Amino acid sequence: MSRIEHAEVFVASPARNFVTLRITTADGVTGHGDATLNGRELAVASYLRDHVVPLLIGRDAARIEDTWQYLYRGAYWRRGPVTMTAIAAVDTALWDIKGKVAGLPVYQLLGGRCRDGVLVYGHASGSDVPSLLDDVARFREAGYRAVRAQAAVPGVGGTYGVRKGAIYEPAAASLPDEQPWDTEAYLRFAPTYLRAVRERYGFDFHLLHDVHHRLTPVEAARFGKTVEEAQLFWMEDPTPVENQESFRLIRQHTTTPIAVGEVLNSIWDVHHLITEQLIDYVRTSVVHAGGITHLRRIFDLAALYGIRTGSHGATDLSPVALAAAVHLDLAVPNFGIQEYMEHAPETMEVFRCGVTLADGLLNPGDAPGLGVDYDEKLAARFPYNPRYLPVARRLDGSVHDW
Ligand code: CS2
Ligand code: MG
Repeated sequence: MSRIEHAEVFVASPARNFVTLRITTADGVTGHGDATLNGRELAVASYLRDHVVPLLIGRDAARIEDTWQYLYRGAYWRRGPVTMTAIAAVDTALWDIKGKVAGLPVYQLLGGRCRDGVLVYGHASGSDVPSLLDDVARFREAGYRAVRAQAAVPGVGGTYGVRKGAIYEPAAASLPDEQPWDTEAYLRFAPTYLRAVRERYGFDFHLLHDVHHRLTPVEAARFGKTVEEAQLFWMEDPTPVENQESFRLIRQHTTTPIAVGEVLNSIWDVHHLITEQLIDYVRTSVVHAGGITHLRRIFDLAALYGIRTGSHGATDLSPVALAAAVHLDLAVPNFGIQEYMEHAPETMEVFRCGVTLADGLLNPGDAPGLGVDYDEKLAARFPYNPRYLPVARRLDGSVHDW
């Protein structure tokens, strides 16, 4: 038995903020977990440091499921992004340790490869339609088999999903950026650029689009119907997801596939969406939905209902989360697609990550564990930098879902 000797929480900002947990066993084996919750980083760091780390010391590092149950049931207070991100970090670090102890990459512990590589989608975006079309071409030339397309809605400043520099980053310093939102302008404009992408480049690659919770159920139904000819791989987060039932209305009106889950944290949050077949892809992630152990449980439930996976993988999820996702994606039978956004060079210097991209497929490499190292000395040179996600306001000044 190898006992947990210590656990450290690192908060650093190599190009953006990341919270990273490192667990070390008495035998000197280390494992890492991502604990980043964009714009709420310190809440998870405190949950871990103040409430979880003291419970880990002396526990058997091999007992992953028992530790998960202990942290989940043992807290009495359940679910929610802060709790589930903290539990995820512990769970991910323990899988990393188990892999290193066994001398095997984590995907082998999860049952081994189901596929040659993990299909990813890249993020094309533009300030207008011509620049979006150029960006789609760039991803296709780089070998991507699937591309997400987002363009800034004319007259609506700072549309989500549109990259300003080389790396997409919606979080802003000091107070949240307040961005206007006009649903009618979006509903008129977005279908035109999705059509333009198909007209220019045809249908031999997957095209995706993120609605980012902006529409009511009936507006989402109208959007899904309008874009059917573009044959989207999915429309993502068409409406806010607190009310799982509302997806039934969308479903009744359109054959455009639906993907949901980046803001959800537990199997209970997706229970009705899955068992009533209201969605096609479940997008929960290792980091925000309780780690590899819990995500596997969600994916297995989804498999029973013919629903595939499509985990969230934006730049605010660290390379540790990406590596964990890729190991799981390789091993689950109902894998669909993995979101992939390139991290900044500073991020990749701090997190040395064995994940590689070739021909539009990711692979985790064969290093034992997750195959990611964290350079804490280098990380210390990038202190935490408080940032907030934007807030959206409708034209009348009232708050909308960002
Ligand atoms: C987006 C994210 O990648 C996505 O699909 O919805 O960029 C999301 O806005 C961020 O992860 C929020 O932190
Ligand atoms: Mg999204």
